[in-house]
Amino acid sequence: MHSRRNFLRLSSISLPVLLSTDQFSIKKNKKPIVVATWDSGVSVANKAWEVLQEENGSALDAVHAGAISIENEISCCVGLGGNPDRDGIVTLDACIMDHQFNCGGVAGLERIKNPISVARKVMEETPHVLLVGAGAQQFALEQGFKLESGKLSASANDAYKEWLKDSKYTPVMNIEQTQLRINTKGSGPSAPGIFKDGSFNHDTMGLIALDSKGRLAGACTTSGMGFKMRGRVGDSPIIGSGLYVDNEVGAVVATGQGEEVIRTSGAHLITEFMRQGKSPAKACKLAIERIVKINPTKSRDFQVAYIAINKRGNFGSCCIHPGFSYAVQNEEGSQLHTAPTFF
Ligand code: SD4
Repeated sequence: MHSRRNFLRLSSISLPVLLSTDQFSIKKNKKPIVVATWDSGVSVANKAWEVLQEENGSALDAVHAGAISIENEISCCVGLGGNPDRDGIVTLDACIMDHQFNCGGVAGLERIKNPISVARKVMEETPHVLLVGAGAQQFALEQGFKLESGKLSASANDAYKEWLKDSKYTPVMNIEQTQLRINTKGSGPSAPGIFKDGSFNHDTMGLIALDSKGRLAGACTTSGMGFKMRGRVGDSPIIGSGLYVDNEVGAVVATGQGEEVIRTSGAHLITEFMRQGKSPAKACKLAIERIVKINPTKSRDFQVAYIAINKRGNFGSCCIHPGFSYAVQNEEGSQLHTAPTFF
């Protein structure tokens, strides 16, 4: 394991190299790599990496396993341990995509522990791409998933009770994080919001991978914005917004204010910038600039962050505000990087 200082040094040294070597040509030597959002992405990327090390370990199985590992952490913000909507119900969004444009997603899924696995079933067992709400749950049950109790985790319950005191509907995320968080590994409004009781305001796990056979895949899973309006769906289950994979080019995943990611079709936009020859870092930067350009004032109060890899295994990231970190796991080991920011 590298020390945090080494991680940061790695991040600052590697960026110019990435930028200068980025050409739109696909080298024969594929580099297996996993990149995942936030500090919590370190263990998730490790999990995915284990799958990539297996004989015939595919990028798809790797991102799936990584996403499951964090959904199973009931103390975490991703999955059923996450914060509920403003009516007190946890609703989960997830999607997954492979190297052949196969993709599946679920939105507003209740009482099912692994939405990413249901998303994969949508991809593999139906002719559709997205199932929502009661229909998504019905499909999950038909596929053999277990109906969980629907009880909030202890930390989410405390956070919800706290929120109910004001019941202030603030669809813009990260503002409340700035006010309430007490323990962050980064700084600024984008750092994961950890409340006094250890619960999170919101969070998303997005991860993208390239396997040794040159197959790309990605997965994204979230409980969405904490205390959101009932029925609200963010970018995370939307192919082209929260996640996109084009095996000729690269893979991209988003986290942050989903509405702004949807408005700009963020993940697809970045993929197209990479198709034009931009490095993953530059492509993410251009998409972040697009969001700030159309929200010159409001973007001071919300966060969006992207991570991207290209077909050759080069990676990059960009976010609006300081504090977004992402994990990289490749043959050089496990690294935690700090993303370049707009502000
Ligand atoms: C959403 N993009 O529901 C998600 C939230 C998120 O870290 O990424 N949180 O809009």
